[in-house]
Amino acid sequence: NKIIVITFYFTVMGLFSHANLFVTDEQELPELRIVLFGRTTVGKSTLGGIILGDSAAFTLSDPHGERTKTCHVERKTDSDSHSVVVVDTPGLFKMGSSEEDVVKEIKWATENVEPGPHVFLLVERLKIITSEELKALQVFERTFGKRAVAYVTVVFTHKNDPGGNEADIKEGMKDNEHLRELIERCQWRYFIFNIADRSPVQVTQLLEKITQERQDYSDFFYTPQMLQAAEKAANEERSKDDRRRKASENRLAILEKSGLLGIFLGSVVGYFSCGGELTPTSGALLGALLGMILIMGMTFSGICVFEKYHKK
Ligand SMILES: Nc1nc2c(ncn2[C@@H]2O[C@H](COP(=O)(O)OP(=O)(O)OP(=O)(O)O)[C@@H](O)[C@H]2O)c(=O)[nH]1
Ligand SMILES: [Mg+2]
Repeated sequence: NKIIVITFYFTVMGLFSHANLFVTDEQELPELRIVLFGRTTVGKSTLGGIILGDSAAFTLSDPHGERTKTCHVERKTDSDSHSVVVVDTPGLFKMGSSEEDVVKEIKWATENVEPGPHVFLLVERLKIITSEELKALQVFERTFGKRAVAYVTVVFTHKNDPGGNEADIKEGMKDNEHLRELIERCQWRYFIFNIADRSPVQVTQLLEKITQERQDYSDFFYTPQMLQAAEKAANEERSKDDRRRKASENRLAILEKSGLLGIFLGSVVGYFSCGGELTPTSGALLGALLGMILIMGMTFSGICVFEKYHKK
């Protein structure tokens, strides 16, 4: 045990000496800030507790269905003032809780772990990767912006399961398109974590991976300003969609009215200008058809010219 503790100590010391990743502007203290997110019961609270070396750090789900309902921030600081801050968040897509509420909690976490998290750990169960797992990443992307995916590392949890190594993941990617897409979208930033193993070695490896992945980044953490920019962009996109939808509804309404006008005018003209073998009724019918095509065609061309002119 002593050997493990000493190894852990030196590895963590080496880890914290990496660049200035853990140095916050305000406190000048080495610090790594982690936000956990993902579907319900994938092991977020368990993993958070293991990272902090305190399995009771976050209230664990119990067999009666008690789940994390709000964000919890916990910090571990060692004697040299090196800290790890972990934020546990409620699970996404859980029965009886809305996606909006959970997203609000994750946003809260981002804004309140100042000056911003270095990493969002997307926790997934290794054995259950379906399209639902990808949805968690989509929700994240929608909320925090496309650029924020660069701050995501996937952690696949398992409990002493065989098949939890690199080769198995690569093999699994061949058959499971969701797993493949998830890993590719996160640009191969993933870690397989055995939550039945509470030794600090695995934690050290995880933290080391996180720091190594981010060594080359100039922006080391996701800031509340980035979140505001993402929200602004999402709002603009939404209002653009609204405008597009309204314009297409207007176009349809105008075409509908012009069609009716064409039918009316065409049938009147056809009725009165019939002659030869053309009876007033067939003249009106033919006139209605031609009138509708003519006026609708003219209106449609008018709309196209108008929209082209206004786009410029
Ligand atoms: N077999 C197995 N069990 C797991 C795995 N991940 C989590 N569990 C178990 O699932 C239960 C729920 O774990 P939690 O850590 O509370 O899950 P959570 O993601 O925090 O859940 P929410 O708070 O509802 O979002 C615990 O009993 C874990 O031991 C896994 O990969 N394999
Ligand atoms: Mg939990």
